[in-house]
Formats: sequence, structure tokens, C-alpha cells
Amino acid sequence: MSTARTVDWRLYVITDAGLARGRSHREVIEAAIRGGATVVQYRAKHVSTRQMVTEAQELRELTYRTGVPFIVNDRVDVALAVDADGVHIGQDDMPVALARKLIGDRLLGVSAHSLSEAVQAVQDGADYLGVGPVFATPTKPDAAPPIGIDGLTTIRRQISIPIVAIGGINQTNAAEVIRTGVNGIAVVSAVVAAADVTAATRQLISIVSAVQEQIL
Ligand code: TZP
Ligand code: MG
Repeated sequence: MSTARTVDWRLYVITDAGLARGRSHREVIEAAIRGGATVVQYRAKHVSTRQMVTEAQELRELTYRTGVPFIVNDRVDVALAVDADGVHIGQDDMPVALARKLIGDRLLGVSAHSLSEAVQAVQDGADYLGVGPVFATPTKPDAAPPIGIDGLTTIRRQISIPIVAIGGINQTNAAEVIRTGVNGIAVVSAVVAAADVTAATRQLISIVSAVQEQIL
């Protein structure tokens, strides 16, 4: 559907105000884009809808200027309000088929923790999947149990739409994740909590690109 095939999924960076060492979403995302982030997601839990719209609008302006696809987590209404390129929903959010009806041909991402969830999301109209958590992560305490490299491999083999792997991915394990054949990695702490966001991003994108060049 839509523009999914033209997106560079290699390094998908997700915001987290609590991990950003006091830096604003704008500062972190500007630095991440400088380092080569290929997709940006605005993710904010426990903030008002008004604050979400304000923050998402700022990131929308920044991502328009830099040409980086911009996705809003959880909230179809906020994604539409700020003219995001897409929305990312989980298993407890808006049902996938309904989200598809509401967003038209914008990108629709769905979180999947198992092969059956992945297959269902594809059937319902997802453009790409966020699959994980691959490894245990303190960033999302309520996350499903880690699926590991084996779980990720199984899903990758059965699913042909783009997959970004998520959960506990950093500079030390990104290579083994990409070797499963996924299109990219989605990270929060490895970029957002880094002292030097641009350097951390550069390091990750160069690992992803190097492994993909080897295996593709
Ligand atoms: N969904 C599954 S794990 C996760 C989300 C949003 C958090 C990933 O954060 P980190 O810091 O990259 O492990
Ligand atoms: Mg969600």
C-alpha cells in the first residue's frame, strides 16, 4: 500500500522525553537526523493531547525540512492533525483495519510480538511491522517477553513487508539483528539517551548499512 516501498527503514529513531537527559525532542531529533536517522517516530506516553500536538508539530516541521519520514505513535488523530507521514499502532490501539480506513494511504505501522500477530497485521493492511522486543529493555516495562534473534528470524522468513526490529537494540547487537534480514532497527535509548546523539546515530547507521551490504 502507499509509500512503504520507498522508505529507507535502516534506522528508525523513537523519542522518549524521560531518557533525553533534559534535552527537548527537537534537540534530540535534530541531532539524530544529522547523524543519519532515516525515520523518526514521536512517542509520548502520559502527556496531554494538547502537548502531543504541539511537540509533534515541531518535529513535523523539522522532518519536512530534512525530508525524513515522520510517524506518530499510538494516535491516529494526532498523526492526522499534524500531517504525519504515518501512524504506528500496537495490539491495544485502534484496530489495524480501522486505522487504515482513517489514514488513507499514509504509512501504517503495527507492533507484532509473534508470527500470528504479524500475519494478522499484514492481512489487515499494515505497511510495515515493528517486531519485538528482540531483547529485554527497561524502556518499555510492560513489553511482551523478548522474542530473541530466533523469534525475529522466524517472523522475517514468513513476512514480506518491511520489518523494523525493536527492543534493547544498540551498537553491540545491531549487526546480529540486521543479519536476520530485517529492513532496519528501531531504537529509543541507544540514540535518545546517548551523550552524543549524532555520534551514536552515525555508529548505528554505519553498522546497519555495512551488514546489509554484506547480506543483500
Ligand atoms: N516497543 C517494544 S520495545 C520498545 C518499544 C517501544 C522500547 C524500545 O526501547 P529501547 O530503549 O530501544 O530498548
Ligand atoms: Mg501503542
